[in-house]
Amino acid sequence: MNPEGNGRRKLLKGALGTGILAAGAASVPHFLFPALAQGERLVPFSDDQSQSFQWNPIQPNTTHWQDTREINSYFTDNEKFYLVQHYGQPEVDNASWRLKVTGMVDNELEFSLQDLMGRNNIEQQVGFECGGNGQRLLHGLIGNANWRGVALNSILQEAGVQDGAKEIVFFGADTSNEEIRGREVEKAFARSLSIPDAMRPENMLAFEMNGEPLPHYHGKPVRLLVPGWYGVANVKWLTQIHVQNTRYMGRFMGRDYVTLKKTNVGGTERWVENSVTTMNLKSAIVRVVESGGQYRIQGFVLNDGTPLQSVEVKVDDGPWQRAEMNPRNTKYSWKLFSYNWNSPAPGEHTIVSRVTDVNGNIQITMDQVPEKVSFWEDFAQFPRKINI
Ligand SMILES: Nc1nc2c(c(=O)[nH]1)N[C@H]1C(S)=C(S)[C@@H](COP(=O)(O)O)O[C@H]1N2
Ligand SMILES: [Mo]
Repeated sequence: MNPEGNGRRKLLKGALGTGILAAGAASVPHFLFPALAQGERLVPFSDDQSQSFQWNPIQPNTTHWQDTREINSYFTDNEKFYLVQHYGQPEVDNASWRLKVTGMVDNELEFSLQDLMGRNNIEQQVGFECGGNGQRLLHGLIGNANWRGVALNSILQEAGVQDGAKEIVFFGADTSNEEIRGREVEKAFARSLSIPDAMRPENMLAFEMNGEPLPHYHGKPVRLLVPGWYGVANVKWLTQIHVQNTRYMGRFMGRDYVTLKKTNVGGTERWVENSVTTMNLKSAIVRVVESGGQYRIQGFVLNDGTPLQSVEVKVDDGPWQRAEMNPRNTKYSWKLFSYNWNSPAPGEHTIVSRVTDVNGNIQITMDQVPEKVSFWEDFAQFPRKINI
């Protein structure tokens, strides 16, 4: 959080009262995640750490996470979509905002919002979570939306990335004083991508979220979206794209969002640090709904976009049983699933899900997670307890 918080003046106007009615509700058959209908009830988890759900409503400069028991639609309303920003939420004026492309390019470029909106648009469903999301928050740092913008690679091609370039750095308008080696220096939020990662055709500069102009809190007027990656890659309030021939060493590449874990490195066990990049294969149960004695277990999957083979649910010591996938799921959306839990016996049960991708990777259990020091990348199976 930014104690100076120059975004404090901002009222709630941008993000509230701007539901997605136009884009969403009318056309969305609430397939597997219907809102609670008459006679339906949420079955409470008995392991519920309800304080985990005492999240703040959307407010300037606060982190906001979702009560995952309330996930009841395929797209997350803009005002429910989680919020993370490390330097507060800067004021940005859409009319005077400019995006610069600088560094090792044949043509340095500058775009206004109108310029970007006038280019070829792409639209994509992208869901993501914070690299710091986890079981302790019942996975509430999560959301799924339909975004519109321009392809990043079209901008980079127009600029002409020069030979020898190694990385592309994306700077946000938000800055803060960081104390580094005893010295206070002003730093902007920034993340970098290698040239091949940046050139992926799915990366986009998004100016629209669920049919609305990108809301203030989500990085207006334009943010980067790197589908399949943890949220930290999706730089909000984007102002500069810089091409360089060295690695970018910022706080959010090199110090935070860095997982420290024990790994086998060519036959030697070593403690290794890695920047948080693509999302690990993960599923989690978020809610159980009962209606007329019928129980349904519902949850989500997030991963790097690799197609899935199956999601399975296990009750107590029973066999893994296949869940049904929401037909709306797309490559980079979150993937919702549902499992009909027929005639559960009264009493306490443990339920858990696991996802397998087409390459045969299976979501691991907590016991299989490599020894880790950091809490980043919490993707293990998540058993829940529930009373019937
Ligand atoms: N400019 C800027 N972009 C940022 C951040 C930030 O602090 N500043 N936080 C990142 C992190 S850690 C996450 S998880 C996502 C959250 O995006 P959201 O708030 O729209 O959900 O934004 C990313 N982009
Ligand atoms: Mo994050």
